[in-house]
Amino acid sequence: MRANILLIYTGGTIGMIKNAQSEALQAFNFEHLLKSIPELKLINCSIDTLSFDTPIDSSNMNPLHWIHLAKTIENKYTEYDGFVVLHGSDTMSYSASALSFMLEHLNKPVIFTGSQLPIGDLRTDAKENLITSIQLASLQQNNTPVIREVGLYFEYKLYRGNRATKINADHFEAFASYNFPPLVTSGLKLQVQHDLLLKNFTQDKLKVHTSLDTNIALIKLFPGIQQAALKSILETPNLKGVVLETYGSGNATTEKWFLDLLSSAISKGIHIINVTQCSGGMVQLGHYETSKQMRDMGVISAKDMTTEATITKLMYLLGKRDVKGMFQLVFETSLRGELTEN
Ligand code: ASN
Repeated sequence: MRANILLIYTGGTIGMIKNAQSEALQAFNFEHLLKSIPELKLINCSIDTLSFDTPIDSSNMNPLHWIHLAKTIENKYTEYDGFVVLHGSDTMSYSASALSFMLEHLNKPVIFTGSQLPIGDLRTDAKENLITSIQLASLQQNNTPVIREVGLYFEYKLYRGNRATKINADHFEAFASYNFPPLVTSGLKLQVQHDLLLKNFTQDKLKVHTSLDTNIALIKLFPGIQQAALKSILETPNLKGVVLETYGSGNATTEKWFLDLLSSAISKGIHIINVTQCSGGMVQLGHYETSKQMRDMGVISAKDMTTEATITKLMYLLGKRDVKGMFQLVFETSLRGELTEN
């Protein structure tokens, strides 16, 4: 069966050109991008396109754009077999993570991709990324899509969207997924790791969640962090959740002022999530003395989630009313394959 693919252009380097005066790269329109890839006509699928009215550098991405994207996919869901989202690489892993939570019971592919060099550049990585993403979104077995989750394709690898993180500003290999292997590797053939793909067995229809609560903060610990700085963040009006980037397997200073600030925030109903600053590995609260007290006071473990997945999961769960009494349990459970349960 010839797949119907919807290509959604949000912006990013892939479609940018240099401003003649300032020499800075800026977003350009979609027509220009499409004209630069005549090869698209050779792919055995039909492709329709949609563009953000104003394409953006992904550093300007925010939750309102995610809601717009999620609603676009919802509106077009029955018309298409797969979706490819062209997106700047800078915040692509945040958007892919957010969409993974917002699109519940997804049983079609939503593949995010972009590039490090603009499509018009002689050495561009855009063509391979875009063409293979479209092929991945078109993959079918027994008339059903092979990939039924949000993925991120970059430089020959398809990652689970909520497991990927941007690791390099200069290399074509700009993303990595340290805690979960790639779902597909593109060589002479597309090597699909079928056992790793999310299997959405439910008959439930796609449910799109658009209520995201952004009353959160991200705090990265460092030796020498000051009490006044931490206190002022924890006293932010309406603050509902904090992602605390800790050391190693979830460790932090055991100084009294620090633990007192955390426990007083928790007693005010603020959720504190412990995620590691390390690129790979897992938070294990209680493994060391330096994380035991945090566990005892009710700090939540992000386990082996990326910071991007942790932040967007926090926005998503704070936006849901039905998880209130079970917040910690739900947070520490895998909802879309974003963490390893143990
Ligand atoms: N600044 C660009 C963006 O994220 C970077 C890129 O796409 N490579 O939109």
